Amino acid sequence: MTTDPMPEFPAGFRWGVSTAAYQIEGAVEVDGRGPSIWDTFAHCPDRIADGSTGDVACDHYHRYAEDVALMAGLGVSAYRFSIAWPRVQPAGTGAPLAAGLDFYDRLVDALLGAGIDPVATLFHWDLPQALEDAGGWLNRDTATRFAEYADLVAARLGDRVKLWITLNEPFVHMSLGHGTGVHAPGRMLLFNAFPVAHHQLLGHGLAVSALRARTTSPVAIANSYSPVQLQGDTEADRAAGAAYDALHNRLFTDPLLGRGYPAGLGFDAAVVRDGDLDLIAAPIDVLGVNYYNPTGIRAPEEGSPLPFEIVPLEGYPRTAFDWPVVPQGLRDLLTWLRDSYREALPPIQITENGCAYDDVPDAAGRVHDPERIAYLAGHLRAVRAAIDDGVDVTGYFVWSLLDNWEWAEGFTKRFGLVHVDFDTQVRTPKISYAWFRDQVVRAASARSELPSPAVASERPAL
Ligand code: GBH
Repeated sequence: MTTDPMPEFPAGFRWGVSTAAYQIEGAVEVDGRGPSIWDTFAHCPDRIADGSTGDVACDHYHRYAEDVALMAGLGVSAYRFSIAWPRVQPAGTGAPLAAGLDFYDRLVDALLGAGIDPVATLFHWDLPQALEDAGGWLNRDTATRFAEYADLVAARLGDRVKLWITLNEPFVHMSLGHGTGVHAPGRMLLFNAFPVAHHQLLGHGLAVSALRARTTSPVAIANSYSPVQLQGDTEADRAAGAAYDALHNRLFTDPLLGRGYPAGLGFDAAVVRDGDLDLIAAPIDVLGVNYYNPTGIRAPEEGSPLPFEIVPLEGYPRTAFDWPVVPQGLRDLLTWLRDSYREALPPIQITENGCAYDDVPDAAGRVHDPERIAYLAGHLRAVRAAIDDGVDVTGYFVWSLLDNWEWAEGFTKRFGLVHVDFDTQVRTPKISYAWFRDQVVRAASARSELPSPAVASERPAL
């Protein structure tokens, strides 16, 4: 599979890697950083699979220069990182802490010096604990606080950041963080978590206008998507598929692209005020798409509290997370987005795609991860096929540069192109790192070798 030649990508296609602050930075009490909901959550007993925390993680706060060098070695043209709100505003409000912003200033300059576009996510789930104490995303004020924070960051990093991403996966932050309590802040509100969706979206809309006042760089949001694979073909199965689509794939995208909320989810919309939907639909320049796998859906049993039943997909390879490997799902998702939103859909960048495997260095210190190469190759082919289908996809970021702290799974799931020994902090590029570098380098050289028409005519025929 991996020996088949990889397809060519359009000139200017953005090749990148992604990370998030709490998963890599560590240094949680350094330079005045305040606590976030993830510090609180990880330090509660029994929340994290291996009892670990992000206190140290990859110690990227102190080792960012080494990590930028790893990216330079990879040849990527972009790096998607997130900014820790509690480094900028330790209590979530008020004047910015210079030392916190200084770190991102150094990081951004190091990236630019290495020829790598900085792509900054403003919120990747690490809300300042002080804001949670005031109600968190259940409180409408948090949306206003978020726009103020966006303004402070953009005032400092302005046009040096080449793509701004407001929120990461507001669906996951709502559902796992506030619906089922698997993530911080650990609330279990089930379908009553809807205000968290609305207030995040409102915060996004307000942040878009704050960013527009400070920067001419494009602005995006990164949503999680999981296309439905129907496991049955009755009317009831189709209705279940539509309900799952509405919840996971449309709840955030419909209002962002000007359609308002999908009907029939049974949410209490009392928190939606006049004018909110217009703010939320402020035009964005890029839609960030995070894709891992599709979801099998069929009609629920009688009396189920959910309007669908999730069925494990059979017949696919699985990652260490037990997620099925289905590259075709990414192509299906991209064409579904195009067909569903048509001219309202901005250009897409795949802001996360990747997989966890139990990667261990061999006796020679090499990390062989052929499954990751197969996963990435398959998904890149799916992206290329979607481009051929006419979907405007302009970039692809691997999740993740480094093995890191995988939320409720702690250090037990390794997603990196680079292996990290969490005892010694030694970084070891995996075999997939070399493979991905070859893809990036080949794409870059295909571009620079493209002869201009005049030169081409002078060339001898091959
Ligand atoms: C992202 O979330 C996050 O943005 C990132 O921080 C994280 O490290 C990364 O992905 C890897 O997890 O068992 O078939 O039902 C991903 C959200 C939600 C994607 C759960 C897969 C379940 C698959 N994930 N989903 S399944």
